[in-house]
Amino acid sequence: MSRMRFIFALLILTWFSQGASASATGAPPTASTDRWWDSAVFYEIWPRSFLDTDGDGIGDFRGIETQLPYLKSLGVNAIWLTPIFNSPSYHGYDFTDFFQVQPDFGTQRDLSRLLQAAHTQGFHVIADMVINHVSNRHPWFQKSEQLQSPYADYFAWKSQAEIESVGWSQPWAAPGQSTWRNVWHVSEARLARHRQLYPSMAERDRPVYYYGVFGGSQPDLNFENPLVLGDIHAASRYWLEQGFDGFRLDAARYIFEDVTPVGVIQADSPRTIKFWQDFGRFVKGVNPDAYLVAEIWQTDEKIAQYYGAGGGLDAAFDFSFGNELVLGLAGKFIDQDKGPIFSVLPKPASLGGSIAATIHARSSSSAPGSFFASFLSNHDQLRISKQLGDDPGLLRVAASVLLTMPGTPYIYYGEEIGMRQPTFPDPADFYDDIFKRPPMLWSNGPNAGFTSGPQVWVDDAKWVPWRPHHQPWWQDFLQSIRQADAATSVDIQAAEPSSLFNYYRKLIAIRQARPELRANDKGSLEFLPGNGVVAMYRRVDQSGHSSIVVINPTAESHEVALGQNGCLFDLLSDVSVSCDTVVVAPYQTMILAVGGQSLPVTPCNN
Ligand SMILES: [Ca+2]
Ligand SMILES: [Ca+2]
Repeated sequence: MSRMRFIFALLILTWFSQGASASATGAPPTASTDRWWDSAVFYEIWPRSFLDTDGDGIGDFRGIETQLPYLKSLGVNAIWLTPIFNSPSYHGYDFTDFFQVQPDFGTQRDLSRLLQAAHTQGFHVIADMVINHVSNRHPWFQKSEQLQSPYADYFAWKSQAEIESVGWSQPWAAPGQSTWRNVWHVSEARLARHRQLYPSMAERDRPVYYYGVFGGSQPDLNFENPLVLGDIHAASRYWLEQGFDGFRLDAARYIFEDVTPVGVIQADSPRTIKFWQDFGRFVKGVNPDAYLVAEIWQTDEKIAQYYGAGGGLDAAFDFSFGNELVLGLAGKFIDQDKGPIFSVLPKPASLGGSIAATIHARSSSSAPGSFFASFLSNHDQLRISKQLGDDPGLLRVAASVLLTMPGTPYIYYGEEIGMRQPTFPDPADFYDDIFKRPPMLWSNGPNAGFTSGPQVWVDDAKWVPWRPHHQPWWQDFLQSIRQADAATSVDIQAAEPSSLFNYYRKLIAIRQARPELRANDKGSLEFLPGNGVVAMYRRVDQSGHSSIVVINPTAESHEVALGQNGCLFDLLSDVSVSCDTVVVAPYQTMILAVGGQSLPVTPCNN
């Protein structure tokens, strides 16, 4: 009890009450106490960039299968594959077929082999499911343009007269910065067909505009039409039966557009939130252990609506977490022009303040802590190494926070080696998403060991038709990063005990061994006074497990009074430390085990 004299809890947050409230609503489908994703560490793979095994310069299913032992050695146990269904774009977020795989990645059989191998090696695998919209080259859309039954109403078609009276705009644009023409697009093919069929109709009344919130090449599906829902259910069932363990739900905020007497709700509409609850029930009916994680690029409070008092989705990405972390570490946040919520974030004075802001936002929402999936960056964001200026100390601190926080963590491929992204003189290049998705750096050999072929896909101008002057950049990028630092590849870092890669390995192993560090709805997080250092008490009361996590995000050593008696064992450095006070070196993290398992006894070193 004496330690209580020393602990001045700045903030004590538990998730017991919220976790319990889920069962009060009656038999939520996800109420199981040992859900596999509570102890998952996810790894996001951009398949086109992971590993090429046939020399065509494009990553493939066999490449991922080949690298499962690598992922095993890193310690992750779940994989998110960004889109793998047939699509005309390099990114794949616009399907032309919900049942066929992208042929660039291999065959359906290759995918089955990959899933089987992954399951055998203990991984769960989720697929990116994009159902708000499809490609304008999808046969459904082309038939809809021709008013062909039953596809005529697979998309939201309206006339100019219907659209103009409502006040449509791009939902993420600042007020007055967009018009209905940003989201309603005319189909010349449908217009021609319509004139044929109904020659006397007024032009303003012809329903030849289709809704596409992400642009004309990605028409939104019309979920008012039950046939559309039937097709989406069939595809979801098919892929669950093929072995996927769940889905990452793209653009989940935009399913239904609700026209109300006071205006149109184009994102997070009540019907969209209800849609996902129904979809969750459908998916659990096919596989009760399937997991659904949604992309809802919003504040935690808004994200939490999708939890639906336990009857909604299993998880949603916590976009604030990465933003707050970068703010706390770099002191500035690179606005990616993704909407006003990013420009009004308060800037906390310290990393501790940033983490506290995230935890506070989660705990004051209507969803439990386990609902929020933490990540540093993803395929839509500047790589964390870019945001932190390639600072090796800050990259370690970011990893420490990610892997000691509650909420299922996601690692974007390459983050574990501090993978960088190129910078070019043209400011527009800075934001082009393709530079966030370069081939993985496996070795310091030719093409970084990504392909045995002569070219990598990012150099092929056909994938980036919006870049008329696209020049090959991959070789220059490799050369520039190696001039700056030879330790840029997996091979080099795996062999170097003090590398970032081995730091990630160790953090993941500790997280997996210590339930209090995962501690979703059953644990607590308590901040201790730290003088610029983040000190967090993490516990799971039932098991008696607890750890004190001490993270020094600064370039100076700090002494921290923890008020513990005797020695505690630092799981990261494998030494015992005297815990009246500890001295943490610049950018050092300590994970100090407090009971719960037998630990090696070494002499206290300070
Ligand atoms: Ca290939
Ligand atoms: Ca929609």
